[in-house]
Amino acid sequence: MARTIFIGDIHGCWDELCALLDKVALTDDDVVVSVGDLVDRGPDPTSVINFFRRRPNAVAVCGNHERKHVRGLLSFSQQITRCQLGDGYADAVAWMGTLPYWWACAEAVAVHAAVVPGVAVEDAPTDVLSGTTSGLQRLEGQLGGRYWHDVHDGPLPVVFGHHVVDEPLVRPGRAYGIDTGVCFGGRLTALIVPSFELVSVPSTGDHWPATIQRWEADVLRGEAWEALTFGQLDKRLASRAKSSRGRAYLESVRAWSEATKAAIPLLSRRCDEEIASMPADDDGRLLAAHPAGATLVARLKGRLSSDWLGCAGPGDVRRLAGQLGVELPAAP
Ligand SMILES: [Mn+2]
Repeated sequence: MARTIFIGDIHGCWDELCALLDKVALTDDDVVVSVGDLVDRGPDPTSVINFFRRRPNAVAVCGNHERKHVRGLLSFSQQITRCQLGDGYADAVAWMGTLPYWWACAEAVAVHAAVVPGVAVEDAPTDVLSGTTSGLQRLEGQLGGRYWHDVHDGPLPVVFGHHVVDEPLVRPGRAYGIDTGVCFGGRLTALIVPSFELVSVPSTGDHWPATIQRWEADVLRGEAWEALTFGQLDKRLASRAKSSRGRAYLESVRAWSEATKAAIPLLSRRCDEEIASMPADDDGRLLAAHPAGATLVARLKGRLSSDWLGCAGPGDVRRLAGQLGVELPAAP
């Protein structure tokens, strides 16, 4: 008999998803339903997404993490996922944008985070269903501090994730919370319907710190370092990276910024040489036509000191260097 296999927050934990599907002895007739948060924090979001996109009998409801990607609100874990998915990111996000906020079969309804007691799931606001911070705060206010799963009394039991629990949260016939924190070294849990049997597999490790260590430097490399002023760079570099590789990368940015700044006196001498090489009767026209003309004219008029040259940050220094035929390295 065909079953529906609801699966808690996967968060890119592909190995555990495979182990769990093995353990429940998945058949082609079974329907696999993710309660959302397929991605972020775990090692392999690409394989998890591909599984749900390619399997005919598979569906995922939209979690707060998918919603952040779809809305372009990228916090650290989303920035890492963007690096992990690489060229496939835009396509994956377009697909995330097609996910429903709830899914129901005859025996249960799946949402990512919560339902509103007394409100049909199709009428509930999507920020509550998917569990945004503001949506859940509003719901909490409406319920006067009670948990929705203690109050909910709808026609179908609700299967949900989002809220990490050590043991699945079971309110028989009403609510089943199955996010057992696989990305934090917990377990990945399935609820099998119609038997309402719970099956879990252990996590293979504490994935989130390992994912940070692997990917943080790649996220940092994507920052617009050349667009920052020296002051902004100092401020940005004062905040510590979370991983040793991230810290090493920030150190290389610091060294690059300092070396670029240290090149300004050299560029200043080059400016003065260019100015000195212009014919005395030129009237400033040749100077203005030089690639670095604006800087040279200002320098001639005594407006630019030799330790600044009008450069707010490394990007300005590199641009001026290029105009003067001096090559300076790009941001690491
Ligand atoms: Mn989650």
